Amino acid sequence: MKIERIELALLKLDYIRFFETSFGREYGRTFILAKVWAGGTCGYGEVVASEAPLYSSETTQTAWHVLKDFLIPMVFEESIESPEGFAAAAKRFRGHAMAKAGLELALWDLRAKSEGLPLARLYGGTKTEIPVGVSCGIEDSIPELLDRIAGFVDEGYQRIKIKIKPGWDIGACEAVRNRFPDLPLQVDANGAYEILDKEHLKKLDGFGLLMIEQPFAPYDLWDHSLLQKEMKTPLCLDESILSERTARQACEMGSCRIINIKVGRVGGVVEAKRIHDYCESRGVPVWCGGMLESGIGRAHNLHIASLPNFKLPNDLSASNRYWKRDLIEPEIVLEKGGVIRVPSGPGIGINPVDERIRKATLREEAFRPE
Ligand code: OSB
Ligand code: MG
Repeated sequence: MKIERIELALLKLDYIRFFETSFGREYGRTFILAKVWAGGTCGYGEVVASEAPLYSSETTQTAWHVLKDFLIPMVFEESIESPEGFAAAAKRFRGHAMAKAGLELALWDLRAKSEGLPLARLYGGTKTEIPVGVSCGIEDSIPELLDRIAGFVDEGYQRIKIKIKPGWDIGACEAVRNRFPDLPLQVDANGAYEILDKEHLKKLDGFGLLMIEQPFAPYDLWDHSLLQKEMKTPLCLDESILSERTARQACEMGSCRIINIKVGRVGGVVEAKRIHDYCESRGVPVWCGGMLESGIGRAHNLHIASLPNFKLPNDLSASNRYWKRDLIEPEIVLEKGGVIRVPSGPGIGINPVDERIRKATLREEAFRPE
């Protein structure tokens, strides 16, 4: 499976509706697609870095640079063919998890396609249907938030997550709980609070939340442990968990009781599986987070989420929650019971549509061995 060509494309897609977090409001997403070719087969990966370094320090430009100047030359010079070989070799470079993960995902897709198997089978996935929810952004008003949630609940999603920040937290939870007393509900602060807000955050214990995601800064495992000690609602870490090592330290320190796994954030599937397995051994449930991926990245997420310790509803919604038209055919749809089926074809198991990709492409470049 000698790699003959690697292609990068920078794409821009507009959301159906803006998405606001504690970082700010966004109307669309710029991201990189990685394509890896061998023997006429193409593996696809999505690099989830955004235009600005808000969620993490990576950007589309840093990822492009690291892929072009380090990771792709490494693949060609060292004749790397396997995703595991790539993950091991890429460790020499510090950071740049999203750049690494995008290329590793493309190698996984290529491997699975060349073996004629869906990715979930390669990974050891056990589920064929993935329980899913929706991540709801911050809205201009509480009535607008409630309308949005009502729409998603009517569509059949299993749980709702709302983004919170100082000034949009207790009131929002109160309103959602009054209108939807039994709704499985969780909140995500994307690190918008600090330890001085501890007493304020403790009021969230009154709303029967499934979890509170990432109240404090990514590097702050300690402050999370102080808050978790005083709350009955489980904390879930997203931005803080960068590797199996940080997962272990967070669990041992009592910084969280649940972990959100995003392949991009942890640098690839190899590391994601190590986190999954560690958490499983400790009885800590995980779920699959999202980065508002195109259908290509989300198909990858469905395969990962088929692993057995993904025990909570995932941030994996249907194509029509994000895009007027997704990049894939068939599009991802929500099934009865609030689940999405894991694609059963080889590799990611859905077909990227070249013409839609081309229409969204701002820039592209192809690389070959010297
Ligand atoms: O914190 O989970 C997050 C989107 C972009 C950056 C960070 C996050 C999110 C989401 C979206 O919550 C989840 C999805 O893809 O549906
Ligand atoms: Mg999050």
